[in-house]
Amino acid sequence: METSQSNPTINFKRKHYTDEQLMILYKALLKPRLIEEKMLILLRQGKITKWFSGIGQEAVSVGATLALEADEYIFPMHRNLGVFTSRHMSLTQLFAQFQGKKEGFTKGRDRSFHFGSKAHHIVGMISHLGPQLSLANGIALADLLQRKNKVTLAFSGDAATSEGEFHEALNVAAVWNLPVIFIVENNGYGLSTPNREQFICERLTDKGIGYGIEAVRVDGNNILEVYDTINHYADEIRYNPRPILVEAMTFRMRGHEEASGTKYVPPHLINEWAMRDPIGNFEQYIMQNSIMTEKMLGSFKEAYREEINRAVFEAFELPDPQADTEEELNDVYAPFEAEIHPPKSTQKSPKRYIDAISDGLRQSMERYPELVLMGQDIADYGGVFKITEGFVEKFGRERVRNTPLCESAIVGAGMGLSIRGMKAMVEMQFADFVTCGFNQIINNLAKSHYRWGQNADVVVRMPTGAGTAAGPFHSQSNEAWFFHTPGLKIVYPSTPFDAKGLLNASFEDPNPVMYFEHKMLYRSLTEEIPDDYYTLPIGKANLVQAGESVSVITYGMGVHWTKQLVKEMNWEGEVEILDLRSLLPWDKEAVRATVQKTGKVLVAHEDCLTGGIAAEIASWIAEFCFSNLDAPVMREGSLDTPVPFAKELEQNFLPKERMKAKIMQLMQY
Ligand SMILES: Cc1ncc(C[n+]2csc(CCOP(=O)(O)OP(=O)(O)O)c2C)c(N)n1
Repeated sequence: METSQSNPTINFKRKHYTDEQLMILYKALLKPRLIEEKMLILLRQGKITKWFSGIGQEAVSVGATLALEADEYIFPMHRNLGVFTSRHMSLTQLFAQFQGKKEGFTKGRDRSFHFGSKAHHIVGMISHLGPQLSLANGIALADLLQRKNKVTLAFSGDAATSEGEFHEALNVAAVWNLPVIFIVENNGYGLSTPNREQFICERLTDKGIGYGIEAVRVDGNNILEVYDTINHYADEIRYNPRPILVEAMTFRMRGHEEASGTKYVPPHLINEWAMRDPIGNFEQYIMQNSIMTEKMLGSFKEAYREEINRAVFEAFELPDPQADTEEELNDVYAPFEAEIHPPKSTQKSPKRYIDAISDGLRQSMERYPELVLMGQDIADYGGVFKITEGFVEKFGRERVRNTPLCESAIVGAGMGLSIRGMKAMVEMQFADFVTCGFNQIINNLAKSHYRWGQNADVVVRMPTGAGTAAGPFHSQSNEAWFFHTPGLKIVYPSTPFDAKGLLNASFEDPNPVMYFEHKMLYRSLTEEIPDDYYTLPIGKANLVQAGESVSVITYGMGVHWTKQLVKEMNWEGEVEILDLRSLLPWDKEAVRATVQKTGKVLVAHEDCLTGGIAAEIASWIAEFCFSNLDAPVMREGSLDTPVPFAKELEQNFLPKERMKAKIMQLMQY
């Protein structure tokens, strides 16, 4: 088909596209621009407070979205209004979201574009920008495992390509051949920082090449080029899965957000890019080619403006949200009534703690074909502690996945699998290394259900604890970091029986569970446990030993240290030991019962004392069980230092001896 274009600043090549297809593209381009124009008016009128403008960048959002199938997932950023409009979202609901109304996508709990909608196959960003790229990998992995022949598309800004997550995500996608199109909108700036201060490679496509990914640069202001390129690669990678990096050259015509202005942008740049406006140019092109008349254009604009004005009116009319504390708290977790499964038979065999974990993991893999295990060296090597030894042979490489060395990308992939209805386990090689996956756990796994109703069916296994003279980076207790984060569950078994039952329960629960397993217990503790599958309730403590004088409330190694002290000191019948087993939620009723019984309490753990879990439990006892107390609530934990390497220093660091002194103090009180 021949077309003409006089004085082009953008070189449109229509190829085989029909007039009708060009009109669809044009109308889809026009809509977000008109919405933004309305937003700028509302902003000036003080009716909205914040707006991240994508004016001038619409061709990237719209072209990419229209090139995909409607049920293929897209991960947009803060300037991609065109993704939402091209997926035909209700404008009223979109504006209600912007206004923090209950009828938006997050019940007023998150702002602007920070939401997902499964109905529209869109997962919105979190403020941290890069993490969504790993979630996109998880979706693509799920599609691949389910033989779905789908592509996933994830947006990034140019500045966000400096983030670690960008590099981790691209690398994982490359190693696993995931069908993801990473599209980087190169708009020249990251807030006020120009690209020359952000990276020194000549082209962002170079970053893709570095990971072995095919990378291509397109004119991001040319809707036909964007559409055509994404279409082409999507068609290819649906059937020949692999990631692609697309760098879309465009420009941010307005400030980072409206209030921040563009003083630092040389005016000539704005003028030059204004000449390259994606909408004005495409409009001219289709008019010159008699595809659209002035009259048609007028009527489209009128219809859109009417729709926008009506939706703005409806959204503004909606009441402001009324806070309901119960609802707020309830929505932190996906609703789940745990069904407790007792073992089917009485058959038991002796199992070490480590075997119990392995056994539970194996049985959960059998029970849930949608469960995928991911971790460093967990496949043929069986993991550094050999918990997954033989799993590859039994369950195959697709479900037992060695990962590159990148905790964040893998936790993020777990969340992506969960969005697609699968289950994930991520093994930290040592609990210490969770620092490198922290962001995904705290900001994605923990918050998604509260923010937009998406659960994170992910279990993170955490080989934890000191006592092995392994130094400050292979010995830490870090459960308190997660204890403070609403949305997570934490379990910490101290016996083989609990280890298996709680691991199985963690996989049944659709919420994210941090599963702590103490390395010292792996091979030092054997118990007869049921051979069959069984679960134990998350959130229920275990009364290990009854006693009349002092209660020790503890977990993990704390249970074993107290048992040893009781034996050494002949404290049988005097010291009551309550093993919390679950830390989030923790068993308030069991704590109350033991305090009521003895009136003297030590709350102890291996973790450092300050800000540890004992602090929370002790203050709860002081507030709610004050009248039952016959002595001050005491705490004990490790020293407030990093975990030292040398055995003598490490033993001094750990709290066992100080626990003994505290118990004696309480007895004498
Ligand atoms: C981890 C993190 N650090 C800092 C910020 C603050 N911040 C928000 S957007 C932004 C610039 C992003 O630039 P770019 O990725 O190029 O996207 P653009 O805004 O240009 O579309 C910054 C620094 C953030 N949101 N997250």
